[in-house]
Amino acid sequence: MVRLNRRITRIALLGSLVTISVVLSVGHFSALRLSAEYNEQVSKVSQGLADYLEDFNIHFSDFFRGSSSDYGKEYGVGEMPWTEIQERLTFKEVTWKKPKKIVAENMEFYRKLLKTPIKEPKVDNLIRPPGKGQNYERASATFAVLVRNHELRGLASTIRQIESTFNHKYHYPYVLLNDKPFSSTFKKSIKSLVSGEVFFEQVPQETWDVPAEIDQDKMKAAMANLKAHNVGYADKLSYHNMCRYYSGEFFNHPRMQEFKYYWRIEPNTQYFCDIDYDVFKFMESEKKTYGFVISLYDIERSVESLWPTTLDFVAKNPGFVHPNASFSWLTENLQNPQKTSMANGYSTCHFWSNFEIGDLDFFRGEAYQRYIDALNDAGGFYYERWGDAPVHSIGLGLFEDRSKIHWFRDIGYKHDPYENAPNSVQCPKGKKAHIPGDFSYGHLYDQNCMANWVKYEMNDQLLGVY
Ligand SMILES: Nc1nc2c(ncn2[C@@H]2O[C@H](COP(=O)(O)OP(=O)(O)O)[C@@H](O)[C@H]2O)c(=O)[nH]1
Ligand SMILES: [Mg+2]
Repeated sequence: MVRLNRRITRIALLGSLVTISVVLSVGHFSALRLSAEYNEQVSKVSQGLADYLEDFNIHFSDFFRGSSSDYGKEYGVGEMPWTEIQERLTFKEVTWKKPKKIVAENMEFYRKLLKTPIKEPKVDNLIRPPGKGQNYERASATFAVLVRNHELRGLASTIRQIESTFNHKYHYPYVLLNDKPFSSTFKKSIKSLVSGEVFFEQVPQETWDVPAEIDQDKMKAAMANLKAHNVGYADKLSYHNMCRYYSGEFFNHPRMQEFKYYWRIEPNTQYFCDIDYDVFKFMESEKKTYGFVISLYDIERSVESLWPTTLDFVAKNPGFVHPNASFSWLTENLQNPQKTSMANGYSTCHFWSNFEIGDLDFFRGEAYQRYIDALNDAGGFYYERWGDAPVHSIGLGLFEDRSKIHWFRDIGYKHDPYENAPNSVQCPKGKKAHIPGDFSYGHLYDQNCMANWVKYEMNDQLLGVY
């Protein structure tokens, strides 16, 4: 009887909470979700509410860091059935808060975290730079960049910073890729800047050009439509080619085949904190698959059908999904509900791929390769403007264990207009200082998805690495 009374009280409390929430956010997307949840609850009430509520409570607690870090343990790798995957890809956290408030809270959370002093990953086996004249066995790794001749100045600027903060201590090589031959001026200038070997490579034409299966008329119409909606680079064919190349081809280039890890760099970016350990060896010894510094939302119209295409692939190949995948980060719908809605259930959150340190074997593996085949078949690199960042991110977010994805919180990095600015003794002080926690201009705060990654996908152990 006491138990029943307790349940009734909880039901009443939950009922009022849901009602108040709905009233508070009429017209707002979360409210619609909430009222749908409410209706679903009401129907379940008549079936046996008490049991359901207990389930609901357990479920609800799953959305908070710590407890969420354990879900998935009941399935082995490759064992999760499609119905369970679907369930986990249904984002369930409900709120009566408006997105604006969520942005403010998430930025506050982000700033607070970035203001906490750190230095470098707190693991035992960081590999320090070799002494002068000392032999050093590098990891199987390279810097990689796709770049055009006219971007020489921008790339030179990036390389100077990479060298001064990191590579003059380790001398890792560079692979420079281009769809056109590199000019002799370009090659000469770059050679004068690097402390390691450099390879200038032209990409095989068939991996760059628009595939024959793409319907040109459909593509042109789609480009015009996206351009009319102000989607950046919508009608620039080379940009579409670049996105497809970075999504599904660069790791298969014969030169890239020589390496296991890559660090993607880009012209006109800043590396402003010293790195005193071998990051590639960190990836190796910590068994990380991917490292990033910035997580953002995407232009929803550029990826409208990417998620449905992905789900179709996953439904047919559920065995590729990792039970400890980044389900919530991929499907969150609170900060930018209009984005998740237009992207058909994908939050649009991604790792910003102009910086990435990754294990090429993941991208060359069966799950990711088959996924790319499905994306190419759907044609969205040309009928929409799917970027390599969301494609890499969804691939990693679904097919890899999220604990193998590392936020390089200590690497000070800026690609205008966003940055990762840690509070570290490794970073410059005085005039050249970056303010820890600065992210971008105020009107772009809503683009920051980092708080979601931390809250939903990192556990205390991973956060404790810094
Ligand atoms: N070789 C080559 N590189 C390209 C082309 N388009 C873009 N890139 C490179 O691809 C990367 C991303 O391009 P970027 O213009 O920075 O795009 P954004 O950062 O999305 O504005 C950069 O490294 C560019 O140098 C292209 O047509 N040819
Ligand atoms: Mg760029």
